[in-house]
Parts: sequence; structure tokens; C-alpha cells
Amino acid sequence: MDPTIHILGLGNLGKLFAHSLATKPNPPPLTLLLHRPNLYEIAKVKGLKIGIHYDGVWNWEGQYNAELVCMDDLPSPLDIKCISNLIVTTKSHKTAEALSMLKHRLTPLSTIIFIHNGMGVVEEVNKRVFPNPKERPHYSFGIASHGVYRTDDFTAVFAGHGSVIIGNPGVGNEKNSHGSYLLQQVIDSKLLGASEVPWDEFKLLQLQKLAVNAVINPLTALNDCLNGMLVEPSMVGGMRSDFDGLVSEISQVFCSLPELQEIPGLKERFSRESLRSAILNVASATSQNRSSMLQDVSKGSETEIHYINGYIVRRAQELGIECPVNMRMVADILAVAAK
Ligand code: KPL
Repeated sequence: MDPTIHILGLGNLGKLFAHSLATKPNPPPLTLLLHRPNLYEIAKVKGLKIGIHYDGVWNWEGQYNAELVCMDDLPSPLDIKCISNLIVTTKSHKTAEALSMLKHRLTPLSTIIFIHNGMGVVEEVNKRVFPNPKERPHYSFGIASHGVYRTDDFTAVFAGHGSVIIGNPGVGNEKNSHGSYLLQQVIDSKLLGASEVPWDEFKLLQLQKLAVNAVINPLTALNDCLNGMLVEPSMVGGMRSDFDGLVSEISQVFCSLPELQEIPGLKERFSRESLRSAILNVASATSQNRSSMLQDVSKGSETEIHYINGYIVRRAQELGIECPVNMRMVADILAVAAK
């Protein structure tokens, strides 16, 4: 098997993953897949370097062990070798489109780790890119709770140390050995603080992360504040009541999801109190960070709202549950983004 790890998406998390893998002892060969031709040109001229600022130190490791591929310049599919290991860190709304450009290089023997905010992306990838289940690569998933913000195209600040939790779907809680090389490389790169959990537990943690993003991201984007504002006693009244409304709606939806009813402890995990403390813990650990949605809104970029609060609203509608605060967050973020 080709040990090269490809990374698709050189946003904040893509940079952090590239940096973490490239600076581990015995780094794997890395290929960063750039799909913006202007970025590709800059990297070609200046050499590909990724800088991450963390713990008060500017970590600039010089030239990375990476080969650059511009997807716009890809030769015909027959000339291209297959990708065995792929980490996808594109934004939720860009993932299906970006993967469709790599479809001819992915086989059922390839492993993809999807790292993104929100839910509903894989369903879209299956529908648009791999409609035939027999042609699908093996999918694994990662939940990243690190706070990272962009300084320029190739540099970022690692503002809040969180973790990466990996889930690899197997049968029930049995481990699936497919993709173990890629998962191990990620787990071994200490900076990422990555660990694997059983699949049922992963599904709960994925929803918990969705709840974190569904509260922190729109509230910080609409109120133009750092994540830490959510743990401040001075949090303004409107923001506080939206916080409470979101937590209460999300708790009701998650506790009613039919696919989770067999998992023991569901109601306790997604009680209002548990969700509230999980959200406040992340807001406190990433207090100095500007959430990804605030960064998107400030840059005038498309946000991931359809995959975060939008996903919760869609699931609530299927279940006949009212979610007025989540609906308002979707509408308000779309309105701010349209300005
Ligand atoms: O995932 C994040 C995001 O900004 O999207 C958190 C964890 C809230 C960190 O800012």
C-alpha cells in the first residue's frame, strides 16, 4: 500500500493536520492537494511552507515533505495514481464538489478520514460522488475540537488545544482494521491529541460536537465575539436566552433520534444539563478563538450553517419537533452572510 497521506483542504484544520503529521518523528510522505490555482502558483514560487503559531512559539518548519497537486491541472485519470490515504478537511459545503474531482483516484481500497463541522456531508458525498456503494472508499471520521484561526494562506494560529476523536465504523462495536495505517499515523502525531473510540460512542460524540457548534458558532458570529464570551457572566440577555433556547431544542431532538434509541445512556448524555456543560467546556477551552463561523462571516465566505443548525432543523422536522431558535439562527446567519 502507498504510505503517502493526501490532505484535501488547506484551511485551518488542514494546516494543523499537515503540520502535525510533518513534524512527528518518522513523518509519512505527505501530498497536499490544492485546488485554488492562485495558491498553487504562490506555493510553487515560494516553496510550500506551513507555519503554525502556538504556545507562544512560531513553529516554522521550513520546507515540508510534501508534493503539490493542483486539481485543475490534473492529467487524464489514467495517468494518475490511486490515493490510498486521504484526510478531508474541506468545509462541509465544499466537500462533495472537491471529492468529485478526486473520484477517479479513489477505490474501495482507499481510506478517507472526514474532519468537518456539522452533519449530512457524507450522505451528500454518497449521493453526488459515490452513488454505487460498491465503489465507495472506506470512510472514517474525526471530530476536531481545536481552536485554530487563519493568519494567511499558509499560516495559522493554534489558539485552543482541544483533541481529535476518531471513529471507524465496524460491525457494532467491533473494530474495523481497514484504514488502520492512516488512523495510526493521525493518532501518533502527538500535537493533534487524537484517540479512537468505539463506533457507538463516536456517534454520540459527533452529535455532542454538533451541539457545541450549533450554539457557539452562530452566537459568536451574530454577536461578533470570541468563544469565551459564552462563559462570561456579562453575556448579554438576548444571547443568554438564545443559548438556553438552542440547548433545550437540541436536547429534545437528539433524545428523539430513532437511530440512537438502542444506545444506553442516550437521555443522560443529551440532557440539557449535559449539553450545556459540554458546550461551556469547549467555549472555555477555546476562549481566545474566533469561531469558524465568525471567521467565515467576517470574510464574507459561505458558512456551514446548513450542516449545523440546518441539519438539526431538518431532523426536527422529520420528528415533528418545533425548533424556532435553530430556525432563526439559520435565517439570521444567511441574512448576515448575504450583506
Ligand atoms: O469547532 C469550532 C469552530 O469554531 O468551528 C470550535 C470548537 C467552536 C472552536 O472555535
